[in-house]
Order: sequence, then structure tokens, then C-alpha cells
Amino acid sequence: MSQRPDAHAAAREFQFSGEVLGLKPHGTGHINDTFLVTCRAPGEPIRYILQHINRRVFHDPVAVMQNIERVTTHLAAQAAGQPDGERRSLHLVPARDGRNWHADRNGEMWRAYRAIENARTYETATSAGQAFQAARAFGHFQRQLSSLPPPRLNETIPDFHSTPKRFALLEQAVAADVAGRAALAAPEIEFARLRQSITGILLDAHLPERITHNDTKFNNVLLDDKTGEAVCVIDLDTVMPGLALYDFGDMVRTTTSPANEDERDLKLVTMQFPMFEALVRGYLETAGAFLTPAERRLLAFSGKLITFEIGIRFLTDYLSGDTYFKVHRDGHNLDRCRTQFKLVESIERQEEKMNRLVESIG
Ligand code: ADP
Ligand code: GN1
Ligand code: MG
Repeated sequence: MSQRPDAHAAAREFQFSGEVLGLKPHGTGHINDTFLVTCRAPGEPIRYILQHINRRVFHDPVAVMQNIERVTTHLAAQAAGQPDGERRSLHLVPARDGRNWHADRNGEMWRAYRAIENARTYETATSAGQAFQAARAFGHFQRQLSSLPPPRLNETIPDFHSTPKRFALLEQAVAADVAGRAALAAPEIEFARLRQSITGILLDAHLPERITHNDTKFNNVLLDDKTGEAVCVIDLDTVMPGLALYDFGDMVRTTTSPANEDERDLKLVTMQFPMFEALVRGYLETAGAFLTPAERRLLAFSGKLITFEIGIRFLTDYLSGDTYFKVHRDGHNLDRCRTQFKLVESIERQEEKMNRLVESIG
């Protein structure tokens, strides 16, 4: 019998500043479990972020932690000495045995970070300024990691952003139809099939491999409460070798539409051009120094492809009986898929104009 992972017990295994005063679930992630921990300290209590890593998704959590340890150490070294440098990168908190993770008696994996205070994440961007900040921060993140010394980072989820493989998995799920839902999703399956021809375009473009974040949702960057500036890129589970455009594409997916990822009122889902413009300007400010002409040319396309890819993944999970992403209501994954596909259509309608903008910025 598997038991619910015990976050209180796990919290006692980390080198926190003092006694744990409180612990509560935090965030809206679809895979791991996150808790905000408050600890006694002289003066103000100190807060930490405690996370339970989903082993169904991350089959080698130690490889994930090796990547995170190398990346956070490298980023912290570059931030040191800068104004507010402490808040500009994540800091792992060691477990009692000195490792950067703790495996509990059931083999469940945990890690902890110092909480970055006076900053927060948002599910959707409400101004072009926020989009600019996020894109600038993710571009900066890629740039800083371009100097990470070898060896290559672990590929913790192989083919994570291979859209052709994601498409093949969708076809397998349709054929198996284990949850008897394929008929209910017939229009979405048709939508996906009509666009199969675009799935290989990024992989066939021979773009350079870089170190990428691979989950650049808008809610994975902390914005300062006072200034609104991006303080720190978070959620590093999928940092690994990848294409720069995977990151830019997911910014387009999660930042340009005013609607939540699972919005049911599809009228609200639309690619807002000024948000796209802010993303391009913010990203080029920091990543412009290393992007190749081919990468620049595909910026708008990457937004369409990654939105399509995540839509396919939600659809596949719906057809498979909701085994991957956490769901909170019936049909949740199908709702999420519909939202992504609506955004794909909105991008398709504006793609030429988006490309012209990228060209004009140069
Ligand atoms: P998930 O993979 O579940 O999305 P995240 O690492 O993004 O996990 O964390 C979930 C939420 O917890 C974030 O959206 C953010 O609000 C908060 N968070 C994560 N790390 C920190 C941190 N070091 N300091 C402050 N808040 C954090
Ligand atoms: C998952 O864990 P979270 O919510 O940050 C997923 C991403 C998807 C995203 C869709 C390891 O990210 O790839 O883009 O949901 N993470 C993993 O919201 O599959
Ligand atoms: Mg997150």
C-alpha cells in the first residue's frame, strides 16, 4: 500500500534554521508537490520551499538533482556580488546527511530551497511589461548557462520536447483508447492530425544544442513585489540540453493569452500581439547576443509549435485516463487541450505579422 508522502517528516530531514512552525501546500504545478515551510529563527521566521519529486515522471531523481546542483551553483557564482545577488538564483538547502536531497523510507525524493521573499509568481501576464521581464530573465538564464563547464547535463526526460515523438504517443493513445474517450475528443484528434506536418520543423532545422530550461511557463519566474522586475527563474527540474526555441515557444504559450491554461470559455483565449512584441524584445535583449539567424527566423513558429505540443500532451493524457498531469475536475486535460489548440489557431492567424515584427527588430 502506498501512503501519502509525509511532508512534515521530510521537513525534519533538512538543515533548516530552526524548528518547523508551519508547512502548507503551495503553487499550482502539475507534477511535483510543493510546500511552503516556516521555521523559527532569531527575529523573523525564515521560510523555505520543500518539494516532493514525482518519480513516475522523473525516473532518475538523482540525475535531476545533479543537474540542479550544477546549474544553481553556476548561476549563484555569477550573481554573487551583483546588487541583490542572493535573490537572483535558487539556493538548495542540504539535508542532514549533507546531500542536496533526501530519500525517505519509501524511497520518495525531497529537496528544499531557501524561499525568495518579496517576490511572487503569476498564472497569467497582465501587462506587456511583465512579458518583457519574463522573457528577459529566461534569455539571461540561457546566456548564463552557456558557460557551464562540461560534462553535458543529464537528459532527465529523453525527447522531452520532441514534437514528432509526442505526436506518435498521441496516435498510440488514440488507438489504445484505454479510457474510452476517443469519441469524446474526436474534433481535437482531427485538429492534431491536420497539423502533423509541422511537428518536425524545429528538429529538422539543425539548430544548435544549448542548455535550456524547458518549462518556461510564466509562473516559473518570480517577479519582485515592489518593482515588478524579474528576480529569479525557478522550477529547474527539466533544465537539460535542448533548443533555445523550446523556451521561447513556451513563453509565447503561457504569456501572450490573458486566459488561464485550463480556461473553458474559449472566447477569452487569444494571442495578444503586444505581449508577443514584448516577449521578442525582452528575449532578444539578453539572448540576442548568441541566437543564430535560423533561431531568430523561427521565433514565432516556436510559439505555435510548443503550444501545439503541450496541447497534444494534454490530449494524450486525457485519452490515457489522466495518469500524468494532476487533474482537479472531469475533463480537465481535455479543457487544457482545447485552450492550447485555440491559442494555436490564434497564432496561425497572426503568424505572418509576428514574423514581420521579428524581422523588423532584426
Ligand atoms: P512546480 O513544478 O510544482 O510548478 P515550482 O518550483 O514552480 O514547482 O514551485 C511552485 C511555486 O512555489 C512557484 O510557482 C512559486 O510561487 C513558489 N516557489 C518555488 N520556489 C520558490 C523560491 N525559491 N522562493 C519563493 N517561492 C518559490
Ligand atoms: C508541467 O510541473 P509543471 O506544472 O511546471 C510539465 C510541463 C508542461 C506543463 C504544462 C515535467 O509543468 O512540461 O509544459 O506542465 N512538466 C513536466 O502546464 O512534464
Ligand atoms: Mg512551476
